[in-house]
Amino acid sequence: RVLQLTLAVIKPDAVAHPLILEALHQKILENNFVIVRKKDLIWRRSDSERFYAEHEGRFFYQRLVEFMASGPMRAYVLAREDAITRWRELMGPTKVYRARYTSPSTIRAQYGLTDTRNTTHGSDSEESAQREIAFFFPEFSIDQWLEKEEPCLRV
Ligand code: DAT
Ligand code: MG
Repeated sequence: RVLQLTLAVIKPDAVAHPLILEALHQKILENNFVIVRKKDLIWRRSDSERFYAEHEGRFFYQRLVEFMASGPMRAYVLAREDAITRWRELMGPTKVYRARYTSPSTIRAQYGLTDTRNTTHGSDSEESAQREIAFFFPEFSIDQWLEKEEPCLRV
């Protein structure tokens, strides 16, 4: 299959700044992602806890779930060749100060505030992309997209 789907999220720290939000939207387009779906939303704390359940017990968990429910986010379903890897490359390392040191042109290096308020999320595997797309876009069917929309993008 040529096109792969990923979930990309612009976190509350970046949505709070209109210029950063716009710059990230442009970056998505410049890097030849197709915006399949887009949604602005605010999480309840319970959404945050559910989404990041794998991190429960880590020292940053409370601050992470609080931050992610602290204001509006923007979520995208993106399609591209190697979408998962390409978006994660554009984001850069999780830790903002490592990102600034090792990969200064990445999103987190340029816009991240702290290791928690790090501007973006991206799925890290096909399995997590499926789970996360369903989490943010429960009305979206990957199977239907593959059948009805993906073929149109290839023409
Ligand atoms: P990523 O978002 O790069 O996939 P992850 O899945 O390991 O990283 O962690 C999810 C989020 O949790 C991350 O974006 C920010 C927060 N986080 C992770 N490690 C952290 C740390 N050492 N200190 C503070 N926040 C952290
Ligand atoms: Mg992760």
